[in-house]
Amino acid sequence: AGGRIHIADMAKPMAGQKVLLAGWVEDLRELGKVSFVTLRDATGLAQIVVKGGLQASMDGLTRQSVVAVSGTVAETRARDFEVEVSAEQIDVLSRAIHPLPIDPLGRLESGMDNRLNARALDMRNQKTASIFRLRHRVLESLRQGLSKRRFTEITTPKIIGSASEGGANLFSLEYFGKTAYLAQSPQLYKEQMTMGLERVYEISGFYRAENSHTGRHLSEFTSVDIEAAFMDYTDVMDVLEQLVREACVAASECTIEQEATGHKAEVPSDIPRITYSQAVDELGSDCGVSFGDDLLDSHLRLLGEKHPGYYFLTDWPTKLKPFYIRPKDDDAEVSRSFDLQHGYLELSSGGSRLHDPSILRSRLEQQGLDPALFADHLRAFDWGMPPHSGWGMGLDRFMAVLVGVDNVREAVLYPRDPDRLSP
Ligand code: AMO
Repeated sequence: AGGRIHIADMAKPMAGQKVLLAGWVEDLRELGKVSFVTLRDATGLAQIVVKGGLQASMDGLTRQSVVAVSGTVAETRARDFEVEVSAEQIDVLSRAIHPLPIDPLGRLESGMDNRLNARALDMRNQKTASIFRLRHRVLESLRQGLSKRRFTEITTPKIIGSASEGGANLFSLEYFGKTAYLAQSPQLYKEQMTMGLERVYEISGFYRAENSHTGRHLSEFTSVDIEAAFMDYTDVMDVLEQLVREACVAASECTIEQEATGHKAEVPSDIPRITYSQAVDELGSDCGVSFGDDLLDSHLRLLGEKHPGYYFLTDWPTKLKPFYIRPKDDDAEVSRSFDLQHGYLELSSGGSRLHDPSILRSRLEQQGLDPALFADHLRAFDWGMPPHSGWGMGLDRFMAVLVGVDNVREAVLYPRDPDRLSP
């Protein structure tokens, strides 16, 4: 509707002015000669006062229906509003059919499955909407932070001919008579792009055929990836630490959204860095872990109790890390690698990469991968590949931490997992 304004743009000095609002009927109260409609749009709530003959235009109006209201702004005595609108015309643009599958106001609590099945309606719940507004703010902060540090945003293919992270967890699909795969990460492409652009990042959905039923695994997740020429793993850890802090600050400044989620984003100061070996020592002999063992969920939970906030786990055994991770020069058993943890939860992993193609080839073989499948990638290493480092961070997991929810599905519009392919 032409001339429609947002509720948040109304203010006291506008008393006496005509306005056109549009939104959803959140509440309806009829008190004899006068009715009150609480109208919600994306920016807030407005009180609409409906009097006299106009009340008839509201007959049969249901909550959550869409209406356009034209009227005059007036001062109000209502506590929760700065102004109210005295309605002159109400048009019902779309009717909500009751019973609705969930109560979007959350007065009647609905289970997560019901909410995900009615996600569009769930988005009228202010806690849900706030999670996605905060996600937007975090993405904005990450993009600003990366751009400021001379990173160029790229988009790499999601349909690929061979694995990027080794063989496991690949979704395959038919591609004009051939088999193609859905990308697990932008790993190989982002590394190649450091040759010309030096510093690149990508924020995209990636795919893992992980038959996991946990609050932190999805088959489709959003990854924030960076790759930078002439940086070591400690340099890209610095970048990650700063970006996380900036994003947390940005989120903590969104007061309305923080109130709606009921969780204040924790802003980390310096993020501690603990080596894998120190972590193994901390876990002690009673856990039965020694150098070279992967840290199991139970180990990470114990570590998470000792380190409840953000911390880096660095210098992992080379054999536990992917083929592209660079070992230390003075001790090839240990790699220039790290994970960023929040408590038990892994948020990111990264490291320095091998840039010598002959070492890369032998690492592929050591890991039981066929270098022939990586021929296109390896070719690029003969064209002047700079030393480089990078990381990938699971945005959905980061958001879960930032808004204080246990399940990443709360921070994903339409999550995909082994049990959920629709809506
Ligand atoms: P990795 O496999 O550790 O590393 O993935 C990076 C981060 O992505 C998130 N993540 C997931 N989130 C939800 N559901 C999943 N199934 C899932 N899988 C991964 C995690 C994880 O820490 N190429 C490297 C990164 C790099 O070295 O640059 C990689 O993909 O938060």
